[in-house]
Amino acid sequence: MGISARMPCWAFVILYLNSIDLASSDTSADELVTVPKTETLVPSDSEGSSCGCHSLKREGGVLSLEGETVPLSEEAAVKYSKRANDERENDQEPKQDVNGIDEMVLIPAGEFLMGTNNPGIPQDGEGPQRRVHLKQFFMDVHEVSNQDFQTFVNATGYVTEAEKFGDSFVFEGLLSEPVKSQITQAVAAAPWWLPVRGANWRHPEGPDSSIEDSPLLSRMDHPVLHVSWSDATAYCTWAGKRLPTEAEWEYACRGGLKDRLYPWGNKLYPKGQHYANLWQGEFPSHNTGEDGYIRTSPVMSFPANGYGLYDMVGNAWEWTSDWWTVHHTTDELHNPKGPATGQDRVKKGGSYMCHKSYCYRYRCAARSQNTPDSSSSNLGFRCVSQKRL
Ligand SMILES: *[C@@H]1O[C@H](CO)[C@@H](O)[C@H](O)[C@H]1NC(C)=O
Ligand SMILES: [Ca+2]
Ligand SMILES: [Ca+2]
Repeated sequence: MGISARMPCWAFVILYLNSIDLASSDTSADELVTVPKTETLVPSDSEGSSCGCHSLKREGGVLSLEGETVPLSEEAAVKYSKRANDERENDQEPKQDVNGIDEMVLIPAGEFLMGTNNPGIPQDGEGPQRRVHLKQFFMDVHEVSNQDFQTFVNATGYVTEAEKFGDSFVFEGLLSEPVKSQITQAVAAAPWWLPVRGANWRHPEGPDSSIEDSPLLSRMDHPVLHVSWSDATAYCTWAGKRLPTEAEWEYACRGGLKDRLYPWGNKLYPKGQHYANLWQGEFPSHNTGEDGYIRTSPVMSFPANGYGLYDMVGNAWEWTSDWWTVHHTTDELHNPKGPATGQDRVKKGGSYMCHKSYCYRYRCAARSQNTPDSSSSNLGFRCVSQKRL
């Protein structure tokens, strides 16, 4: 990447940091929020609909945003934060979790229309709509939880990539002041993502946080976070399963409905009810938590879709096995597995951080991507199998 390509980004960041400094003394916290919500903050995205999450990646083991990091003065950091699947074995008894709920459900063979001709975010390659045929498979009814992941780690001694690298991306709004005060770099186009030393699945907001804080605050039933694509693949393989293809994931998300935006239909709040853990309020400064959660929720806190799958959209993003591309054939496909090679892997469903203004990706056709070694505080996964396990 040439210097000239980087220049605009640096310029935007300097503008952004300056505007915070200039506004600091005589502007209320709420007014500051409006500064980064202009196009200048997200210069590459004319829709203003990017959560910046697809840009999180490692380069040579170092967390970066499209190769760009910017010095963030402690002062600015503090000010910013203030406002802040086998057909023959179907008859086997399904395995149940502690609540007596089947851990995997059958997703019947069928055909569906993948993608959309009415893309919410065209540059993500949501279109064109295309006919896809799939064999039946079984899918985890919920995102892999911290409890599930701990069982795996206890059994295998597995060490995640975030633990090996020593850091992971955390949404700034969840960090404690002591952790924030030690961070000197922020990502240029998405300053709400901070690389945090010691953040990993056991410590989702860094060293002073834990999934097992206390019995009351335990997050053992929340989706595991800070897992890379490689970590997710290791878990599914250990469980005798695999990651879903993007086609399988999207077919499952649609829950048997045709041409609908969400797993439950076209209305975001049917009958005034929340059907997914998303973001209400102003992103990234104010999360009202109207749906009951400002970060992840226990898996299965919201209604299941037509196949009995929970949190297909919202809560945590979910890795799929496909490599990322935005170019798709309109040919009818059978059991597509995505491109043969690539740089990023596809993730689906959006997360508790998604708001229409910034990340309108809590739709079945929506998609985003990360490098396979990336991890963050809103990205998890679930597995599928050909046989019922
Ligand atoms: C994993 O091992 C730890 C330490 O022995 C134990 O406390 C925990 O309950 C185990 N977790 C699971 C899910 O088996
Ligand atoms: Ca929420
Ligand atoms: Ca999810």
